[in-house]
Amino acid sequence: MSQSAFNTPRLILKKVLAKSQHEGDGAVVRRGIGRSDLKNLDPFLMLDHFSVSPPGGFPDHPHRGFETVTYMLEGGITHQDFAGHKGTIRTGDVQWMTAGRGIIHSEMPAEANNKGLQLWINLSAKDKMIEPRYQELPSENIPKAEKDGVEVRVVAGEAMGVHSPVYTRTPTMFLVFSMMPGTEWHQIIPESWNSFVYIIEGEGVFGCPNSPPTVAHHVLVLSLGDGLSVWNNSSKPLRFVLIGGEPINEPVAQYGPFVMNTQSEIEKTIEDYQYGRNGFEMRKYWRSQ
Ligand code: FJE
Ligand code: FE
Repeated sequence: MSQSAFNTPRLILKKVLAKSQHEGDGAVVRRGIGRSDLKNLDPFLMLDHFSVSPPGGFPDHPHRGFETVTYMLEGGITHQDFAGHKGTIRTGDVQWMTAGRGIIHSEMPAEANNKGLQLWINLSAKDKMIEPRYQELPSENIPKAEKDGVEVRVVAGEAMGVHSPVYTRTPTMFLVFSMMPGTEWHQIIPESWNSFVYIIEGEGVFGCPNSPPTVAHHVLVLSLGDGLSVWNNSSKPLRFVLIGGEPINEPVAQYGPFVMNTQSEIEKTIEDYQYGRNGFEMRKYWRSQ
């Protein structure tokens, strides 16, 4: 299995270290996707490995035209939105938020130390103005599987024969792997999807057995192909996410948390937000507590 698990194995196209930077109010993020040298890996707009402690956080802010996926690694985040939706996600939980035409919310730390991943997935033109929707999965409802020292949590998509119940309007795979020392894994990925790896901890060999190991906090952009091979030749556990999605192939116009297709749609969105229209009606009446 180690030599030719796939017809067209995915290899590493680009390797980028996600260095820490400040975001929000006193939060720190390692931005993997969405930085100037890795702007947009269609359909993905941003991947942040965030770390936030009180009194910091991400106070009231809007979103339109895409989805945000928050996966907690440690601690908790309390979210509150302008429609009265409120809750706390904790270690291992996922919030899959389809902002669609508009959400205004706050995302604030629930404990002393809070870490996680937040992924922004674009929506196609026909879905940008849909009604907002949440899919919330506590850790125990995220399908898990284990084989020969390799564990996977299937946040979206399918692996080891288990399927996530999350509906991905933009077809997406979001797999969280933990590999014990001395293990290998060969993961099928739909051939034409864009995909990348972000290493949470440890080090691994990705693509082919003789490629140099990659350490934590790097993003690996993968070439197209039918699957990815991974080896943990180190003496410590390796934890990473493998994320893939069907490219939308449409123009992207982004202004911070607004992602549309054209600049004039962005200008319209800024007006909608300013004047409280087309999904942002509550803007004038709502503040988080
Ligand atoms: C945002 C600045 C921001 N990464 N990771 C500008 F900080 C944000 C934002 C986040 C965010 C929130 C969480 Cl819980 C985790 C994040 C950026 O909220 F949306 C814009 N536009
Ligand atoms: Fe947000």
